[in-house]
Amino acid sequence: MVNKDPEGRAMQFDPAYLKIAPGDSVKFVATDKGHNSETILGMVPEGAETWKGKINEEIVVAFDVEGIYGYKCSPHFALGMVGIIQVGDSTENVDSAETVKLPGKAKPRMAELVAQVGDGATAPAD
Ligand SMILES: [Cu+2]
Repeated sequence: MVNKDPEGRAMQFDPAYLKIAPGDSVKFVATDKGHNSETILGMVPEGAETWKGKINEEIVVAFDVEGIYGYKCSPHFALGMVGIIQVGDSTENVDSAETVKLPGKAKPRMAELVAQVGDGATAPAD
């Protein structure tokens, strides 16, 4: 969770796209202050657990269910502070994840991240 990523984007998760294996855990590190990590509702696989960290809280999230997980920093959601974690090779829920309404810069940023999702997934048409 950083105020500026290596590409110069303000308010980001770095890396914002991550591919892991089922059973892996991810730690959200509070490199800069004022951020959190929280699931975007509608952007997790069916049956998967959601998470919600407090501001400045470093949380460790375990991922067992395969699929696409979209998450945000609550205060900087509309500034495009969002991320995707792909667990395993399943992209089954990417289409439904793409239908979630996102505010401001979160929409184009999420489209960039969805484009990085492997295994035949495609970027949104708009
Ligand atoms: Cu933030």
